Amino acid sequence: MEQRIQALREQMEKRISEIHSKDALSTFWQDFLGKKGSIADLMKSLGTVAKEERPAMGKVINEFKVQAEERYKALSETMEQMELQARNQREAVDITLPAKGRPLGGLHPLTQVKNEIINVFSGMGFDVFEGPEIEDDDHNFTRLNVPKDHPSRDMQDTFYLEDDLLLRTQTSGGQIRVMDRQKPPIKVLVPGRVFRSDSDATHSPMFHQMEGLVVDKSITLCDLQGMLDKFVQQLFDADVRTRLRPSYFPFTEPSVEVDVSCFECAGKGCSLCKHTGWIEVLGGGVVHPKVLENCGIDPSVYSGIAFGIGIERITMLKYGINNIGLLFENDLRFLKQF
Ligand code: 2NM
Repeated sequence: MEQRIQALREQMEKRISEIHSKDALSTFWQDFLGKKGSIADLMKSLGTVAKEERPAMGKVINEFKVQAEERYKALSETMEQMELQARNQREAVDITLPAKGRPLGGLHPLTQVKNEIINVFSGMGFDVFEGPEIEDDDHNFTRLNVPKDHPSRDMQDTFYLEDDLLLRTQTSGGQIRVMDRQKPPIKVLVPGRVFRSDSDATHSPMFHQMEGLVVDKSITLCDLQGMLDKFVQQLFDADVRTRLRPSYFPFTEPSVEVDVSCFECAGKGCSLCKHTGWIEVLGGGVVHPKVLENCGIDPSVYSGIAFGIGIERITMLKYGINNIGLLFENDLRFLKQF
């Protein structure tokens, strides 16, 4: 029996020294320490040993068992340590590496310019209101002093829908809605898409406008120019000036085209201002008394000024864009420059 234990001990030491895998370690445990393993066998054959030798022999078997368990435990721990080390190495993160860039979207140049314009006028106390893109004849024309069968309707090539609905040619229907709901003082900006049957390098059948309306007592053309001076100075350059030229719109009287002194050449003459020193940027005027009347505002008490800015036009001027189509193609090589 003692020889058998000694042989198994040697066998056990040899086996443990040759183990390189978890599977082999598990087989080792089964072979020596498991229910059907060699040590359990030894315990069973203890019954065949002479009674007086049994306690001593039992003790030897037990020592063998403790030894096998210790070897098993030590190797198991070593293996786990090695595994952990290997995993740490595999999953190591170099925190000094530069971070991967995360591509961000950006606002379309038209949206940026629209926001800039809103910011400037908000600073002057304007509210923002948006009207519908599909308008009725009444809001887009009639109440703006553009009666049916009047030649001024031909000024804007209108897209007509069924009945008397149309795609708005300007956002002014929005101003009409504001005046219907709100009594003076009124100070409102109306941005939005507008539609006209017109298309070339500087015109698109859909474009964006920002109209403004001020109605109060004693509002004059001077207020319009003073306000627009401040506006163009914030948008283009601190020392640009404005120039008003007489014009015609059915909804304003007098009506004006507003030029800014060229912010590129400071009035000396360059290709941007076509050597005139001035650039046309918007239209406006004193609101026609009939328009106020059409909205239930007494023109003998109140007066108003209004203006309309083409957002595409301002954007093209600001960034030197010579073809309006670039603003609608959504080519990222173009958009990424803003
Ligand atoms: C322009 C030019 C001139 C305008 C007038 C009105 C209203 F509703 F008050 F009558 N809104 N917008 C106006 C006047 C717009 O755009 C070039």
